[in-house]
Amino acid sequence: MIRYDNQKVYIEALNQVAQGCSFLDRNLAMEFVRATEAAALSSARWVGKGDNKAADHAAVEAMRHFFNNVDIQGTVVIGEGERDEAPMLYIGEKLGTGKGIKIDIAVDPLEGTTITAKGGPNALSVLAAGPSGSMLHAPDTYMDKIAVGPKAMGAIDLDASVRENVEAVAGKLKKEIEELTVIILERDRHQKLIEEVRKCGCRIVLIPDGDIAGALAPAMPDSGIDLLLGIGAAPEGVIGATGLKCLGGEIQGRLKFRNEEEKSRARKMGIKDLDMKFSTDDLSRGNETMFAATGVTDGTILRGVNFTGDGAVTHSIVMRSKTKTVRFIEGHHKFEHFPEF
Ligand code: VTB
Repeated sequence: MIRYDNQKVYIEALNQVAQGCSFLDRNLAMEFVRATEAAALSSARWVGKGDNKAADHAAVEAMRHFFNNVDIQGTVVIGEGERDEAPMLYIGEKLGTGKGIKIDIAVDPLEGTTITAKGGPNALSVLAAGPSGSMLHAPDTYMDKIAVGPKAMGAIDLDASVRENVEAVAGKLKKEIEELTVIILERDRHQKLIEEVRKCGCRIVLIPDGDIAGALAPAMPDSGIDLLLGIGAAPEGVIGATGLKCLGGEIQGRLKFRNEEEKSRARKMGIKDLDMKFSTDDLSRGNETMFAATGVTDGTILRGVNFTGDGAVTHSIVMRSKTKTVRFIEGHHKFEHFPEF
């Protein structure tokens, strides 16, 4: 604890901290949480209703509407898709009043649309932001991923075998391999991967969707998850990397293309080496980024929206890569003030 002998010295110190906030005004963090809260509150109305499109639409509309009043010159770099396939929050769309600083924004207003439609775990509303060029402009293709929390940094290599990776991670975490828990998306394409992980003796948590939460889980002390493996979506890889830059941890990814059309889309988005192994820093550059998420349904990181009769309670996380401060925010919302929810 630093002690300041007088008020003037203390205020000077505070000013220095404020100047350290250089690029992204840290007060924006609160606006970002408001945006993910709005999206979560709207989509939470659709939990279990079997309509993933309506749930997604509600989240997108709420987040889009919210940004109309935020003083930023935002550009969506990861969003709902290209302009012709997404009416709102499309890549390249301008967000905010156009008055404040210029920032790139990556949004996933509802990560886990099918989860929400089925009332399953781990649906989130997510947003990441940073200076222009800070986040990889990822095409909407697949990405092979491996991610760990801070204690296992340096232990993983996307090109190493499953056994090599789990042995190295177990070593860093001082655990037996049998005590290691790997999180994997439950997909047919992962059959061989799942067999290999089981052969090593690790425990596995199979998730139906939601590999942003999956990538962050190893970095959350109480998640019980040690390692993420497998192929998910590339935009989710970039948003996950931005979260891990704040929490500490590491992710590596490589784009996986299904056809030539996907490759040409990647080239158009500026990716030169299609076979590149992206590090955490390649996916999310520098230390001026922010990450915010609000739970839609209960999950490993956050609890979901809870309707209370006259309002709703939300649970959010907001963090900055510069200071690595992680805040959990419980929001109590009253419908009399927010009839739109
Ligand atoms: C994953 C999952 C996402 O996309 O990234 C997945 O975490 C990958 O695509 O929630 P497939 O569903 O085709 O396997 C999402 O489901 C989002 O679309």
